[in-house]
Amino acid sequence: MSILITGGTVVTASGTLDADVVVGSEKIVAVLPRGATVPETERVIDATGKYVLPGGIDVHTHMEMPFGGTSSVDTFETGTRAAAWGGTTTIVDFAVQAKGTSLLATLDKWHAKADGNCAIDYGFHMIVSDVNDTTLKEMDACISAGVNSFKMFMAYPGVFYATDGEILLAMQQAARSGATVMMHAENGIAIDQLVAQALAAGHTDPVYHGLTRPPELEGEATSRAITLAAVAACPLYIVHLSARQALAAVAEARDTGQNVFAETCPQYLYLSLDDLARPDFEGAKFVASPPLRPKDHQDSLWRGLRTNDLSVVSTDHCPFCFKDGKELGRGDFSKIPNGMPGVEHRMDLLHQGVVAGQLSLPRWVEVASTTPARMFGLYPRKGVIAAGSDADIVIYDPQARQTLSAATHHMNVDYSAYEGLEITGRVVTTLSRGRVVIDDGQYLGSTGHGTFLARGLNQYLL
Ligand code: DUC
Ligand code: ZN
Ligand code: ZN
Repeated sequence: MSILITGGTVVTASGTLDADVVVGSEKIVAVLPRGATVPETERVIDATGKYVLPGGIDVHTHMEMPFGGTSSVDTFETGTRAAAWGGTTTIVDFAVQAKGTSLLATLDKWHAKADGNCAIDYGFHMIVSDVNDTTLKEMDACISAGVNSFKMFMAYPGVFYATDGEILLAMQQAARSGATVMMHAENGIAIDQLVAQALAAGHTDPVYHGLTRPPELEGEATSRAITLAAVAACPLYIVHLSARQALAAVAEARDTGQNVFAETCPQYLYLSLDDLARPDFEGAKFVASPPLRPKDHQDSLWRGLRTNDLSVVSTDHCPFCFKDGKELGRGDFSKIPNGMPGVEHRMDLLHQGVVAGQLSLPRWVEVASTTPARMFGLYPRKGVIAAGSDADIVIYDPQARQTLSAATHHMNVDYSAYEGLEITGRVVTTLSRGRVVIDDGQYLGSTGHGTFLARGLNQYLL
């Protein structure tokens, strides 16, 4: 169906423009300055008083991810639907290599989970947890299959943990092909000692999840990852950066011209160690790794977003229900599944940063859509409102008010990390490849509309 979106303010990473947007089959056909002659279309959407944005791109989600004997509770179907409600039109999820298995078999497995089930387009990163000759060779095959970013862990000894030597080998292999290594940068060896000490002392409450993973150990691991990446000459992307010490290490590396990038997530901008310390095991709702930090880290993160030492905001959406999920860790915080829900609220929470004066409008779009597209090889198909790009478009009402709550959200999880939070701004309409998926409080999408995106290499290198 052809659509004219008229009367709105188009917001892109480079500025705002009063313009009408013409959508044809799946693609944007034209962006016309207000007053220009517009073609006849089958549908006209009046966006007066609204922003017209490129659809959000969340490059860090975990749908139906196995973790510690349980699994994250959003499926590709429910999670991508919730994303669309919140103005996200692309996710990049993580395929997880189990030890002893091959990367390509892992990729097949993740394709089988997502294929035919997604409401919006999706791609994959690959989690490498078993570095050996076969794995290293398979990295190139993953790149040919459109998966050219590889996440590794300096945390979780015995599970996902890779030694510095293994990380170096994978970085050298990635560098040969121009791929990016993504790093979970926490010193897991030291953390495990602190966890054992806390449990031995009878400290079992959720707040000890935060206290046993101090920010210094994120800073140290981030510096080490940066050094290894420099030696291997490999582009490095630090995932879910939460601590000012880690941000300082990233900023220092970037100042030397090294290809080091980082993302943060809304939970680190809005929530804190105080939430992990909520009584009656309520803190378990906020257990994620790295943990929520003391509040005074938040200003540094907002500043990092403005200076581009933080280039992307993703969600690390990894939801576990409180009942029968988080509750697995009653009496032992180390058994609480790590992860929080958030895929639905990233655009809104970042818009709240615009309302509060922390981000400009173009910067909101840049960190939520345009840079993620460039960083992960999707630009200009995604991440921009321009003729020829996919018609992934969000019409956003900046004046609307909403209250975040588990009673009204669309994620398949029994709590909201932002229960009762009042937000200014709301998605009115979401288009995915020209198809209206959300319209004025109604879901009009369909399971299977979303297609797999074979991604190119990093387009954001210095
Ligand atoms: N890291 C993630 O990125 N997601 C869930 C758990 C984790 O440690
Ligand atoms: Zn991680
Ligand atoms: Zn994650």
